[in-house]
Amino acid sequence: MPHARAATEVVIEIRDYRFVPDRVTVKRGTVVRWVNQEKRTTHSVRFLGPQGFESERFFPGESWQRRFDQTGAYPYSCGPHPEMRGHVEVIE
Ligand SMILES: [Cu+2]
Repeated sequence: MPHARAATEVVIEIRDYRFVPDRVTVKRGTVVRWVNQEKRTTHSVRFLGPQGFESERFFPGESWQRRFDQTGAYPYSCGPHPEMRGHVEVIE
């Protein structure tokens, strides 16, 4: 089964209205998980551009994840806090 490989997971924390780290480069097939580490603020992950969409808002202690199966650049923001910016680069 040459295509069977365990998905790698990368964690991005959200704290003090920032994505930490705010830039990651991952291999195709990686699962990126955003974990809300705030005390009381909800956040979302909102992908920019024509293919963009927004996750549900998630509370402190909750997380949201997305698997990236296509290479490319994925700039994102936070729905309620557009000043929050992050970037996922997906490589082969
Ligand atoms: Cu936010």
